[in-house]
Amino acid sequence: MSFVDANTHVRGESLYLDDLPVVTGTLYACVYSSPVAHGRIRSLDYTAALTMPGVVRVLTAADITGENQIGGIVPDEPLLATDTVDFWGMPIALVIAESDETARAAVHAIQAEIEPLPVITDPREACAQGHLIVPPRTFRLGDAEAAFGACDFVIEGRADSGGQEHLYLETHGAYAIPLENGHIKLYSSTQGPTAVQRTVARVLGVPMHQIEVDVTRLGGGFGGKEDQANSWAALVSLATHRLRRPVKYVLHRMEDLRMSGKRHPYSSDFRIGLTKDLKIQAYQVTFYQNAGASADLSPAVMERTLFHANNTYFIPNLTATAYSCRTNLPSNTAFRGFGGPQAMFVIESAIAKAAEALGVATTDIQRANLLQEGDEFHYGQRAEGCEALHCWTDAEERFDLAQLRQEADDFNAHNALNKKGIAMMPICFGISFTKKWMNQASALVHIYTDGSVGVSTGAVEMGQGVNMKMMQVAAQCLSVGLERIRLETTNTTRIANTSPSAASATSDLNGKALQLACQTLTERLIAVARIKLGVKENQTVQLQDEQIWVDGQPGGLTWPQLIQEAYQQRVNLSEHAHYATPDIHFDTTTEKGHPFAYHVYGTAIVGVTLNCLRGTYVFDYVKVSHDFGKSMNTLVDRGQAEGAIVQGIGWMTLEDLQYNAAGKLLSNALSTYKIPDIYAVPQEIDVHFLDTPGSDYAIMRSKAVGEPPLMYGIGAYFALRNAIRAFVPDAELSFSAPLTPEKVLLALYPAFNPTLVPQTAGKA
Ligand code: LUZ
Ligand code: MOS
Repeated sequence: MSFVDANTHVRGESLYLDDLPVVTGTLYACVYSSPVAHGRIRSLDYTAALTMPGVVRVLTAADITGENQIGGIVPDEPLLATDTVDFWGMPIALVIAESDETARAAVHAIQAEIEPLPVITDPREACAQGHLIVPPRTFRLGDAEAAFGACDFVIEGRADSGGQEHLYLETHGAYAIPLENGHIKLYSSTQGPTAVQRTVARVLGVPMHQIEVDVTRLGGGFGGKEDQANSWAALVSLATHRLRRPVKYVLHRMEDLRMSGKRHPYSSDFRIGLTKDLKIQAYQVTFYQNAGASADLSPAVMERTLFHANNTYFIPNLTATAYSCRTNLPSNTAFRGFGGPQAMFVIESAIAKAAEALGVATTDIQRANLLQEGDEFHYGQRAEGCEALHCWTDAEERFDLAQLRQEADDFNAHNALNKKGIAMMPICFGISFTKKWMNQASALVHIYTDGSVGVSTGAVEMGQGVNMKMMQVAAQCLSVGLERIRLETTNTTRIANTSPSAASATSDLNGKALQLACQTLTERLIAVARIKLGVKENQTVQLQDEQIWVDGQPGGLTWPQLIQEAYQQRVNLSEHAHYATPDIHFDTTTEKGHPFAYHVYGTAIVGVTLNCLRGTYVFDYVKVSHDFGKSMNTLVDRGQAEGAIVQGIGWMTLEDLQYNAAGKLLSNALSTYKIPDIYAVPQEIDVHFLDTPGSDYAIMRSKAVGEPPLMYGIGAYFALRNAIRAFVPDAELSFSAPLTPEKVLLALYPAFNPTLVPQTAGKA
């Protein structure tokens, strides 16, 4: 199976935003952002910047012609600060200059006088002070309070997980070009072209039809461009609107790291109750989500945290409460998994702590509580097509868990300073946007007179391979070769009202719409063939392998001939179709319903070798049995799984966002923020495509693949923890991710007191 972008990618010919030919007269923008995390703006002085040669204009909130508001779910986010600044890096002004360099230099000539206000970076502190983005929510099944009383063991604890920088290779950016009558053509590196269009129209105070958004592809999104591409697009559009000149802004890496939001850190309290036979009878969890300075997508992320509180386990009595806490950090946002991984880390921590307290293997508790067909989730839906046990037992057998364990035990018995650890990580992820109305998509197909086909959908290609999958859908439905199909850019004038490419649902939603369009075209073409060939009523006509078949015999009409004939007969060779996922609903008053079209399952076995002198580690393997359904493209799906696993491991072990007490991001460059490199990825990633039926709601029964495998990375945390415990069996370890080599080293030597070591210069 080929991959549509492979040739241009390896030749460096693929076009990203910054590769677009620049139009004559283009100006460049750069943001002046807040140098403090919280304060009242007393004055803003940009006179020096304005006098610099090449500087055209400095725009502030006062220049906004529409609304100074980019908040979606909650209108709490100004595009440019007015009275107060709420996080370090909040945009205050926009410099417009003849060159990129000039714009950046001029930013340094701007000065603001800001009266400091108290800075809160901790979600629990924010919650205690009542700074909530939305009211808390509670999902409930059974009666956890009562059930704890009947449990043989009750274990409590706390689990913290850190944020995560998206680190898409392509930073945020946008390029606005003025056309006639106030129309703006906008190129944006966004997962949500319609969100950009809507936000820009709102900020400019113009109808949405004035704004055309076009996206060729992104150099990665991972959720970071679901909502947060809007501001840069709105800023350049505002400049274009005021100056009638093309304006471009592509963020430098450090600007992007400083100003954009990340995965939400969470701090959570759990209480888990088990019976002697290791059945989890009760689970209570409270999530404190660190939302950052504004809502952005935080309420939706919080909702998915609640949905995934139980991971892959059936827990008859469960109470999950979540608080979305407003802090003085850049507004945190969507990130692959969308709050789900944070919830799963907590239940896995609870199970690990219970296993340690009871002196049993974590896997025994995990295994004893896996979801089974028909089990009820705490949100009312029942597990249908449940593959939890299938994946688990397949992983155990296929990868010979007993043997892996034996090897690790032998190794540990013979090595004093190196220890191996193993963990199992089952996953269960719900597929669908949790906002019902977002589960829709459309497609537009043109068949040209030479038989070539142009396909537009609302899907944004961001390296995940959605264009390849859309080509396969069109080629299969129209019975033509892939080379006849071209995937067009994602453009709001061709496809309106798109949902963002997110929630792992892009191929399902857009693919289903594309199927509908192609089916209609095929029906029309068969009618054309019937007329042309004079086929009788009782004869069957099919389109297959680029030709017409009558009663199973070649009918003498090839695809190009058929298309020519249709054109001669004046038949419409274009079709637009719309798809909305059926059968999903959710009632937020009862917090019950059927929010997901289906679930994706899988189990990973993660093995690690820990160097107990240095605290460094190597992941020996991640072996996975995954429920892809009937994968329509195993190359694309394997790539998604491998990338997600490594990204998940990075979140759990290496990626350490550090802010100081004043709210300044210290890990603000790739010298201080570490993502997995080639040495940090597991030695072996073995992803097995389990034979599962898929789902009717999945495109061609090929299940959604973008997010679910990320959560295998959580297994890396627990494998590492087990390796530490092989060295210090009675270690009292907290549940705090990321488990960086520094933290591992301190855990290995509990008697060592780091506060006795003199602080060295240069340490942040
Ligand atoms: N985005 C969103 C998402 O708006 N709603 C969701 O439910 C979701 N889930 C995963 C990733 N992005
Ligand atoms: Mo996403 S976290 O699917 O934009």
